[in-house]
Amino acid sequence: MADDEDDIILSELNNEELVEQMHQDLYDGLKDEIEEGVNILLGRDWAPYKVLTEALVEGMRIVGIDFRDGILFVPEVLLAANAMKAGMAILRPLLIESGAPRQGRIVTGTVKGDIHDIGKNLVGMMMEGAGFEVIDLGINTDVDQFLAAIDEHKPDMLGMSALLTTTMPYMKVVIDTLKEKGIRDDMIVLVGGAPLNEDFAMAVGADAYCRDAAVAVETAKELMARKHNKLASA
Ligand code: B1M
Repeated sequence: MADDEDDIILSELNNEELVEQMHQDLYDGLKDEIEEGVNILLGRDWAPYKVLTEALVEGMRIVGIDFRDGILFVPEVLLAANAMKAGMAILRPLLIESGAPRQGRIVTGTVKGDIHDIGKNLVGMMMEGAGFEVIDLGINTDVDQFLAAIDEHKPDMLGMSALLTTTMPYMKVVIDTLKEKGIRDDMIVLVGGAPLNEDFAMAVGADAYCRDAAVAVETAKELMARKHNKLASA
């Protein structure tokens, strides 16, 4: 009985309370509640991107802090990641149905040794929404997989993601291999992931570091426009 009385009815919360509750539900790995919360916010005319950033990404940031501090452990974070992915699955079609004109093709992947894919998936969704064709190689992608996909799809861009300080150096392995094969300059190389920064991106020979998915889209558009201008004036 007491439990029933304590039950929170998400639809009765105002926006601020609901978003706060969703952070808590994400923390607790409550997939159904996250799906319900996302649908409620969309029903209140929130833009999909606002739901994504304010309810989900911010919730995952809080999970990350307690993971770092040893308050949460891998099984709990996996549940949170599952709940986050369920919310993203609702938002995905809305984010990609923009009808934006075709911009170019990008091959993406999380590098070898790394299984974090939420950020990469989010970048992919946003890229698709902006009109890019995304070929996603998934997680734990080695240089041969990148090369095979480049050979098959002839992308305009390569986007690599890494979330671990131990896996981010692998980006250099991939870029060096592209140089060895003489194909580095055939594509724009974008890199991203929480432990990276601009200096690292330049040091490994990428064209740009993308702090988040929105920056990734803007950077991709800008560098594609530059590439087209260069070709036009050649
Ligand atoms: Co992991 N993990 N994890 N983890 N995990 C981190 C990364 C960590 C920072 C947590 C911490 O200690 N605070 C830490 C890394 C420390 C370090 O390297 N210095 C860590 C660790 C240690 C580990 C394990 C080693 C833990 C263990 O086993 N003891 C292990 C490693 C497994 C492996 O990969 N081999 C591990 C495992 C896991 C889970 C499986 C439980 C789960 C991943 C589930 C999944 O992805 N399917 C997980 C999670 C969820 C996290 C945190 C909590 C959240 C990551 C996330 O999804 N963020 C993370 C803490 C943190 O990052 N603060 C952590 C939300 C996402 C939207 O943001 O990924 O940064 P992000 O992506 C952003 C930008 O970075 C950028 O745009 C995105 C969207 O805005 N971006 C790109 C990302 N990729 C891009 C590519 C681009 C452009 C932009 O290309 C063009």
